[in-house]
Amino acid sequence: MRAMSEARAEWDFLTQADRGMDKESIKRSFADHIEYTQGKDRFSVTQLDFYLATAYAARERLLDRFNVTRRSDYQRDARRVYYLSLEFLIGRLLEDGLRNLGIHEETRRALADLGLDMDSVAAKEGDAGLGNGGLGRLAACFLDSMATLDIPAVGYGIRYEYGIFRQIIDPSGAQVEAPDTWLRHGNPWELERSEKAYRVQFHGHVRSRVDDAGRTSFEWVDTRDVIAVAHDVLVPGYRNERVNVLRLWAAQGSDAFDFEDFNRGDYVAAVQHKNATEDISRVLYPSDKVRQGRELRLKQEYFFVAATIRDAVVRHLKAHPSLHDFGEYSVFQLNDTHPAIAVAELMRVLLDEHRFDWDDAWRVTTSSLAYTNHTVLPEALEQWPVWLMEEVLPRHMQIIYEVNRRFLDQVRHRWPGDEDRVRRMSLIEEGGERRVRMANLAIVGSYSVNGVSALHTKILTDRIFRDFYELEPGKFNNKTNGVTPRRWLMGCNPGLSALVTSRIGDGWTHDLARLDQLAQHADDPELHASWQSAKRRNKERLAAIIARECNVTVDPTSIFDVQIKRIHEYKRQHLNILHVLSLYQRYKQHIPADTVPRTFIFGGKAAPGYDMAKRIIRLVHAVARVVNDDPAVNAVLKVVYIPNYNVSLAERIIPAAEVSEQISTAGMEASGTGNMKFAMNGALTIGTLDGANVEIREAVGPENFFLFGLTDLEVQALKKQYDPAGYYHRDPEIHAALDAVASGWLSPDEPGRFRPIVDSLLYGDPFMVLADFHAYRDCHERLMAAYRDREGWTRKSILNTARSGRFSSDRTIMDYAREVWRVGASPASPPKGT
Ligand code: 26V
Repeated sequence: MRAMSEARAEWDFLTQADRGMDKESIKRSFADHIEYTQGKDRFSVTQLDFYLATAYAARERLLDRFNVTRRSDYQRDARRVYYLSLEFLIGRLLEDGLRNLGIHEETRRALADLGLDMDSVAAKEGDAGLGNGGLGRLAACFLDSMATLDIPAVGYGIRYEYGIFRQIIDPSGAQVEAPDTWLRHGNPWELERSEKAYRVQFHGHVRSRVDDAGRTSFEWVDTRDVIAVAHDVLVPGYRNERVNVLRLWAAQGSDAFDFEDFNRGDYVAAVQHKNATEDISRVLYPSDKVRQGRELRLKQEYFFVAATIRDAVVRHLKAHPSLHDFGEYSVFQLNDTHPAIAVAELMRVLLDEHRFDWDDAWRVTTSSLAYTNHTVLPEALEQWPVWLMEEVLPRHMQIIYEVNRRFLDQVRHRWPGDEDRVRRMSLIEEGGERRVRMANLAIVGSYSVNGVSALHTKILTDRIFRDFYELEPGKFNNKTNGVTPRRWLMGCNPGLSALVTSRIGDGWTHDLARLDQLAQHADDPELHASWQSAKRRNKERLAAIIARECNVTVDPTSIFDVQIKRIHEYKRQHLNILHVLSLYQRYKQHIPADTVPRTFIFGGKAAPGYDMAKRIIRLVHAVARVVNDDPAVNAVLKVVYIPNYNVSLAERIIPAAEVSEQISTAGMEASGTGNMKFAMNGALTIGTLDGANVEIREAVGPENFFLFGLTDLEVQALKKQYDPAGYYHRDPEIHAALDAVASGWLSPDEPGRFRPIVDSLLYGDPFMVLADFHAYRDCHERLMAAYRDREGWTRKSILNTARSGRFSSDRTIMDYAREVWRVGASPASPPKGT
């Protein structure tokens, strides 16, 4: 014992050795890593080594703070937030990490001393694309804000070997998917914790036993097991001492799994088996709307939930004798239904492993889970076939049945005789293939259910989850999304940020609401001039990227009109490109003298199996070719599609945008977060009253927002009698544009290629593209007129930035912390005494 405590004393001494934050110390670390981590000298060193050495230098400094954070959270026994998400779309980490550490500038200078340029060094980092779109990027912004607000939080997810696919556009304009090998050069940001490994069970069956006291206990046996190994990514707060962790699980085949093969002497088969189990963390599912129904996806969901709950339980039991107060120290925020199996898993752990009785287990479970819904599209609401659940998770299926039985009793008690309601609220969808409704499971098992914008939450309580709202109205709440201003303003738009700081100081960087002080300067001619030139420089930088990636020259004085997001019919990229085509047709007749040149910029990935979305990508390319190659119009009109849209490209595109296209069918986009990033960077929105657009418009002022289209209620009302053909016959521009697409003129090698798009618009279109076309066109006319008034436009742009402070994810996280999590700030500080 004595020897042990002496050794500890020495370790305490070692951990005091913090790395310096000055330029010379950074240079020293950098040189050490080139030499001793990378094993290079001045002759063999490469650009990649420069990046890695810089990243390692930053990582050491993160680790100093991480150790402080860990100790101070442990000592304080703080209530922790666990953010469970199958997706974290974090992008590059170097510059954000340096900025949050407060050594971005020092590091830039250190590199400059060595003849290196920060931009090129940072560009060597690959994007961590562990997500599809909005939901995954939101999780990444939340990590930044939780750390910045000093909330003891852990993100939990999967360490996919392959993230979202790399999009290649072939010569015909079609999307081709290539694997995203983001780990190929290693990942300096992760720490593999090979000792943090938990067994996760699958398949097998349930054995029940009645003990002497007459109590039945259940045992899940003969399972096939997989090991979950933790990989920690450090998440620093902005200018504080906190470094949180994003813990990603990788699947590792367990040796026990293959006993049968080994015993039969089939060594190679055993190793192959082991390999196959590692498929669980192989690849991110690249569809963000269409239900997969695949066994592997279900296994991913359970795999990360089981490992996460185990990890949290182990952590709790280190400091507490039992799990009865677990809910007071832990809250799990479920990012959509993907981790909803947590309801059954936490119940299983409490019932079967800790011998809780049902009521106690249910109390603990429902006091520690909270659920966020991110979509109302019925095809994206997860349901798992009962037969599949019984096969993969037999014990969980039993628990779900029991939860359902008790829950439906409650419903029947409240609404006697209303069997229709019972059917609607059941956790099991009957009729045809029986399926578990994961949203219902998540609602029943959580103490909080939230939507992600005011409109979305209203649609949830009025329509989608109305029955549940009527039963427990207090459970439901809104948390309007937000984005981190560190990445999405300071990081991506240094020109504009410096300008803002020059006028109002830098308080806005940690309290974005203070941006509103900028409104006082909205008419200052000097600010106008520098505002315009900041935008202009961003546009030039983007024009260079477009020249390189698309081989198209665009005019930086033209309006940059941007739609970047996943390709979906409900997001209506086809409305945008159809409008561009009709502009082309109009300009072929006549180009008015006061026409402002415009560049329409698209970017986004389509789910590999989503045929219509892929056709829309080809249509954009087909229109782009015609327009860009036509000297009669290409001085006033250009169209580009930037391939392989990802976080890093977004960081280049958004600061250069002047018009932000947010044109989803009203009622379909839960929130949108790109819309917020554009407004923050001074772009003006052309948009429908959908998702957070509603709140953005209120915040920036209706006069600084270009609104068009049906409202959510109008969409609902029109549904029953929507007659797209009427619009086609009545509106000659729609007629001409659709005829051009249908004629095969845009795809001579395959004249029918775009027919399915035209058909979808003319027959039954649930997205009501033609119903909004007219209003959209008129709105673009208004927008052009507004742009001609240079100072008027600049004023609107400044006001968009000034009034977008509400859309910081710091505000969102403060709302969650106060109203859902009930956690406060817990500043990380070096422990006293020890
Ligand atoms: C759903 C599914 C369905 C099963 C197959 C795999 C998969 C993967 C992801 C999803 C989630 C789709 C929901 C989603 O991304 N929603 C977006 O969430 C954003 C953040 O709240 C929000 O801003 C967007 O409006 C919303 O579409």
